[in-house]
Amino acid sequence: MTDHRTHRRVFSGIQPSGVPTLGNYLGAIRNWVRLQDDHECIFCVVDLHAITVWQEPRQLAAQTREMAASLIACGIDPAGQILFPQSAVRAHAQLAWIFNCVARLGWLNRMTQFKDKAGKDRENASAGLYVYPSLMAADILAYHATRVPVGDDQKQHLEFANDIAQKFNHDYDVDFFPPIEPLIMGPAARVMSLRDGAKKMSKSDPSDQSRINLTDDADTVALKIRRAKTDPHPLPSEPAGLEGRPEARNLVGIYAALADLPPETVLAEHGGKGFGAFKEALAELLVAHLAPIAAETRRLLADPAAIDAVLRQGAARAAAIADPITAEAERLVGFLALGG
Ligand code: AQP
Repeated sequence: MTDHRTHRRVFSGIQPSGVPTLGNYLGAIRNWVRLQDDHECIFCVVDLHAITVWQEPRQLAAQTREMAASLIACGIDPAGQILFPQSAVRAHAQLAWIFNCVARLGWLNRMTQFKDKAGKDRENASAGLYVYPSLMAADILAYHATRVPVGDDQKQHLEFANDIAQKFNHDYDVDFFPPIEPLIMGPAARVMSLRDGAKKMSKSDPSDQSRINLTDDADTVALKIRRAKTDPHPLPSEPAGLEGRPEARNLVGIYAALADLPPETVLAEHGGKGFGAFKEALAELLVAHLAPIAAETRRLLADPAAIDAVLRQGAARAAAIADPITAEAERLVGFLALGG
């Protein structure tokens, strides 16, 4: 069993709820690729989380495979690290049930993501969406992972996972689940919708024009950027001039993140010009980054059996870690272990 006092394992998940977007790439995947250099990483395509909102059954399996292909194309190394679909390792659901019984309704009632995702039609949201944070706690704690790369929006869920770990340890009088640390990766990279600078870019947004998909071809990328919402003023020469201009701020932020430059430097070069020239430069930069990823994803998807084989191996390696930890949690709870 892992000694959580000395071990630093990273767990990260992404939902196969569509094609990964530029938001997923800049906010998560690119950081995961960098983490591989000095961490043991577990990368999970979280299909159990995805079905907390409706997914077409015929598309879900294909999207899971496509997400895995995209992650590999972005640089995730499935031989050095572990990459697998969540539903292939039963421990996630088993431990999540125990955690549902540890978590308190009051804790769940405070989760802002449920309120955001359920919206006004709360009564019609799935019970799964409500207990999503218990499953996320299980994702992490089934591996005794102690480090989780998160954006600001996920910090509340990590605190919830820590509360579960502590309450479990307290209730069963053990020191079994380790504390989890959020890994904040550089300045908050939050990519917003191309149609509305107040909304985040999402793979499940009904408008394809709102996002750049990692599989978009060069013409599509250029067209989406050309059509991206902006305002009638020229770009400012300093970041202070982006105040109250969410769409301009978003495009500058994307450029800065891709070029690995501070926004000041981007604006020093492009400030004072209209959006036409800047959008052209941005589209070029995007295509330079994304075209190789899209091509590699297509190449990988030409052999679905090979991707499935990689995921099968990943699931076996993941289960080898998660099963004994979950079995021990079940023993601590008092379930009758019949062996065999
Ligand atoms: N727009 C974004 N900017 C920065 N980071 C983002 N992430 C998602 N959108 C942006 C980060 O991507 C990781 C995986 O996200 P997820 O698939 O688990 O769920 P999500 O955050 O709900 O992402 P989407 O694309 O908006 O999916 P749907 O449409 O299904 O809800 C996370 O680390 C997230 O922060």
